[in-house]
Amino acid sequence: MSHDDYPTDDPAVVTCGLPYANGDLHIGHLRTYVSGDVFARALRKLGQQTAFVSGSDMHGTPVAVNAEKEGVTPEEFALRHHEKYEATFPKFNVEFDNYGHTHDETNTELTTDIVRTLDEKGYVYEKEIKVAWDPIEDDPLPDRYVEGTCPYCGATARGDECDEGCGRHLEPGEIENPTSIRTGNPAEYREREHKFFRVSDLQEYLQEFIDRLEGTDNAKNQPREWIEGELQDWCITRDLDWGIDYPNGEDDLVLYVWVDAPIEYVSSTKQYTERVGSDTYDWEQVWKDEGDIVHVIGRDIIQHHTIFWPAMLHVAEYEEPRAVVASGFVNLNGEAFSTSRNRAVWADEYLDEGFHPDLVRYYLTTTGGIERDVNFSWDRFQERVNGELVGTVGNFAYRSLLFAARNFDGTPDADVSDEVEHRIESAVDDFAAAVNDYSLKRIGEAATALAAFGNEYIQRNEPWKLTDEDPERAAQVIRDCVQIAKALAVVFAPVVPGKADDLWSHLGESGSVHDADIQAALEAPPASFDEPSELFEKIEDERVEDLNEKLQASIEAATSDEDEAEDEDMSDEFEPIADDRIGFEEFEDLDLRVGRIETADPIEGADDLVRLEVDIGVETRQIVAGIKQLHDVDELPGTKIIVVANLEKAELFGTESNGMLLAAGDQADLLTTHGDAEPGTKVQ
Ligand code: B3M
Ligand code: ZN
Repeated sequence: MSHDDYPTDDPAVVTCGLPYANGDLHIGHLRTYVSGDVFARALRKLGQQTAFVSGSDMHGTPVAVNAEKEGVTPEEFALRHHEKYEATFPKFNVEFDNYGHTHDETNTELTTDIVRTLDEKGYVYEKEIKVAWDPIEDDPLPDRYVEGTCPYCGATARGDECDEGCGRHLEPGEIENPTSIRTGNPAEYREREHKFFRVSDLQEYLQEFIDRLEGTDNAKNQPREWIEGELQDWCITRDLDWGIDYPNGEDDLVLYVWVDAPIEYVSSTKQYTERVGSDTYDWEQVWKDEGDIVHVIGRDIIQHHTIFWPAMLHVAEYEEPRAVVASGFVNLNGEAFSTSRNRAVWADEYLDEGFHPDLVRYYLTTTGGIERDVNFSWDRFQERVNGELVGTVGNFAYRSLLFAARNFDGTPDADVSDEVEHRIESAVDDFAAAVNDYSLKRIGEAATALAAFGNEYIQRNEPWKLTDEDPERAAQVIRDCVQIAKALAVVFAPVVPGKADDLWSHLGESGSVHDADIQAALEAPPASFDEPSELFEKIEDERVEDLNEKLQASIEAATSDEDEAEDEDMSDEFEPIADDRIGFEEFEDLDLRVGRIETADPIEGADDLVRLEVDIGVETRQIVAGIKQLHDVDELPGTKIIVVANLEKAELFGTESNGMLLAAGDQADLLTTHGDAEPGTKVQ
């Protein structure tokens, strides 16, 4: 691998994090797959040999737990979802060169081989550890079979991951107050022998690796704290039936799902080579010699991709990733997608509504920078489709090609002007720079800005006035516009692959725009083409109202089921009032103040945390609060709150919190004042 600018002479592989084969896909899930697809297509446009691979993650407790709920075997359950995913991705023009799964033979063999190498090289040892166990059922409770409290931040966490708090990977035995999710029984810890990978020996390597790593800032910065701190060894086995057996496994251990999952990146590439031949694409060259490996993932799995995975690759003598591109999450109307609450726009539902896949691709790619969380709402969707795709891109392409077809039967016989040539060149440069900065948003903007220029150019030159007055000049202006339209098809192709192909055929081009490289932006279009059709269709207001109503109704239906269930055992809902009374003096020790939120910023990389600047009269305090998912962060400034002002300072996600705000219940209903108490006023 080199760190030269793309396109390099080395083959590249772009991978997407493997979806667990355990549920339905919603459009929030699509973000990383669309991003990976856009990036792979963009690299190819620049002329780099590129494979795009992924697969389904079949193993581990995320699958086993859900299969058990349904009463089917994990294999049957996972395969069903795998097949569904495999069929769904292409419907969104996410076209993997290979989409495998972790349970297939290729991955089982390769995983066994790599783990054997780690072992032979002395990087694996056995250790007796405490693992969670259900004492009543006498069952082991690995990973997602237990819930409890994160020892690092106190949030509710799963056995192997603090998914609602600090985002850390948790080792077996680390979670506090573990409870079985199967039976609700409090778990106990039992001694078991497990295998460990000596990640701690690789600290120096990982430090250098992270300095070299390219990609998004969150992926380059977040792991530093872990790598530079006390690097723990990594438990790579589990007491579970479902998974890949530990090599030469005399005992009943399987590998932890996070061992065989990333190896699927390699296996999937290998399967691609097996299909197309190593002369066309050589997986070994990529993974063992000189490939540019780019991982596109969600930001919750940065630690796995920047510590455990490169550590495994390094010891097994494979190539290291060149870049990790970690995307933010997608929210729906300002709140997290929730499968159980049916707060989602499902992938199938979107397609059933008859929307073209490229619209949501455009939305997900360009609404915010990839690292940022993106909000999806039908209103905003309409705004972006009608404004940019219909109003800017579609409008330009349609009016130019219609004018050209009607007046010149296609491309007029004239040269492209210097102005337009330069403008196209700069769009091509912007595109290449965006690829090199891993900025998918700017890849899209290179195209929309070109279309905006096209509209301005046509408006400025008014060719409709020139056809009679100065036909030669009219030919020249339209020649320019046709060239811009062609460049637009080429530059926009990675983001809207289907629509770009439509535009390509409107231009009378044969074949697919995806076979043309970026240089085609400046090559002459065919001399003749027919009148085009409109590229994009406007979304009407009534349609949006209808969609919002449907979404609301499905959320309400799911919520009322849930409320009914909750109502039944309401008495268990509230914790009993504490027995221990406190004296008034003890209460007076609390310094409670009225505060006013001045600024609120989400903390990058943390799922729930927001950094607040709070005016408490005497001073302004920085407070970190776990309310990101529960409140619209942009709406917080100006809100009056109650602050515990004399609480010890704490550090959350590397950010100091100087005080705590008071909020009620799981939904963090913020305590406020109902009169006009000023910031700083004491609460008593
Ligand atoms: N299957 C899904 C996730 O945690 C997990 C990714 C594996 S990538 C090698 O997002
Ligand atoms: Zn935590």
